[in-house]
Amino acid sequence: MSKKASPLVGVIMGSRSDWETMAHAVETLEALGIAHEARVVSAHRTPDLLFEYAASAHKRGLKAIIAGAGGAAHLPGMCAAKTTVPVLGVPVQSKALNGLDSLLSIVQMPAGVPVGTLAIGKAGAINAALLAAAIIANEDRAVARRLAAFRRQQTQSVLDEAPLSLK
Ligand code: RP5
Repeated sequence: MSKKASPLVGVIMGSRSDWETMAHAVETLEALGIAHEARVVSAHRTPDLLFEYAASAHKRGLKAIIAGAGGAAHLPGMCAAKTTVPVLGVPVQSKALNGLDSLLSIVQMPAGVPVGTLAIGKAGAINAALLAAAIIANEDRAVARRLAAFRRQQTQSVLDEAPLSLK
């Protein structure tokens, strides 16, 4: 049996209920052939696990962490507080406030502890994976090639779309 590659990207989320959104990040990483792991790590419900996860991220070889959370979305910020591995925050669309609460909780970090904050929901999850790929691509030519191919295909698929009948 071939050994599974060590994860380069950690995808963490505050709850299983975030999976519907965060699955888009995982699917994008898979499409780009980037080794990753995905797990529930909650800033509020499992704070010790979060600290351990973030503190060991660099030593475990993670090049980026994608952290998704909704509502009082403290996961990305607290993760960034415990590691210098780049943290990409995905605001999950909450029921109460449609994700504006998640976005503001993630984006307003104090100077000195950065979180790269993405759009609310699916687009943010996909773009977080693409940014993680771009970070890895700086030092990995195979990933750089796959990322460039993804962008070419995306461009082509738009060009190939049937023309709209505009009035
Ligand atoms: C946050 O609370 C999670 O990230 C999730 O988006 C939200 C609701 O969690 P559940 O009550 O669905 O577990 O911590």
